Amino acid sequence: ATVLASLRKALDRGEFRLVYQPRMALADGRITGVESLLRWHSAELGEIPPTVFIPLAEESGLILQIGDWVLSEALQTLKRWRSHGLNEISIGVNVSVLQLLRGNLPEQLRNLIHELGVPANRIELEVTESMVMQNAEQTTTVLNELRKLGVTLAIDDFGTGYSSLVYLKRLPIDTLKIDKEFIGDLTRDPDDEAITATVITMGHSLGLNVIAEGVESEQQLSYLREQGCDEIQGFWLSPPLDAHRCLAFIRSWQ
Ligand code: G
Ligand code: G
Ligand code: MN
Ligand code: NA
Repeated sequence: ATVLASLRKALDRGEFRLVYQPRMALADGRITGVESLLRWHSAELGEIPPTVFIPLAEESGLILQIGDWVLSEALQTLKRWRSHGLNEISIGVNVSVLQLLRGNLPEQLRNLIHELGVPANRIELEVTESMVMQNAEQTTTVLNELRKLGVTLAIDDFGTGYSSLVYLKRLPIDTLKIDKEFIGDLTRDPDDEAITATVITMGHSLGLNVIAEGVESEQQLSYLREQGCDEIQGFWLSPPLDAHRCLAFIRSWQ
């Protein structure tokens, strides 16, 4: 069977699951939230990485149904964790540009939030820089509608696309996530240091929360702290974990 043929059956077969990677505020060391990340274990093909199946899901349009499942699953996890007393935690959900362009994402999200009784301001939607910039006019309208619901918006993989500063200023976003490509060589590559420091400064001057992704070492952490980065995510803190382990991790941290 081709990967696509198996992917078409994956939802019905319950082959998807979400894992959650915590992030931490540098100011006080608190866990502020998690990013949900999709995983697929195919009965026929075994574990397929998202870098393989997400592009296929986008090309085939399957990402729309899969994205519905992801949102629902992530918000149910948020609800469950809140019932365990984790009221300060936010949940990040990656959203494909196709979901934004479909048009009914704001309505669907409003219904889910209402149904589950979770606070909108604890939900952060992550969209990649390149996806938003390639469709700046259309996506801006949808992003504005989403923000009216009270959810927050993050630009993911920041630095890998080329954002016009005009759009960055115009977009209704709350958070910049610096791509891990720039974090990996911090304290070794002066160019990556300069880019990272500049993004932090620029983000702050636009009033944005700045998160560094892919933080693996103490040295990277110190550099980011010196530069005034707000939050970090990466293996230094924790790899992505299943919901049960992530809940245990957050509790033991606090
Ligand atoms: O977790 P990992 O680094 O393997 O993820 C690889 C890529 O897949 C990342 O760029 C991430 O944004 C994307 N991805 C992970 N989960 C989801 C999801 O639920 N929806 C979408 N659209 N992309 C996701
Ligand atoms: O959505 P985004 O492109 O930001 O996806 C983040 C991806 O990065 C996830 O697939 C996750 O597994 C991966 N990741 C998370 N922390 C680290 C890290 O510290 N180092 C590396 N190399 N990858 C990481
Ligand atoms: Mn992401
Ligand atoms: Na990223």
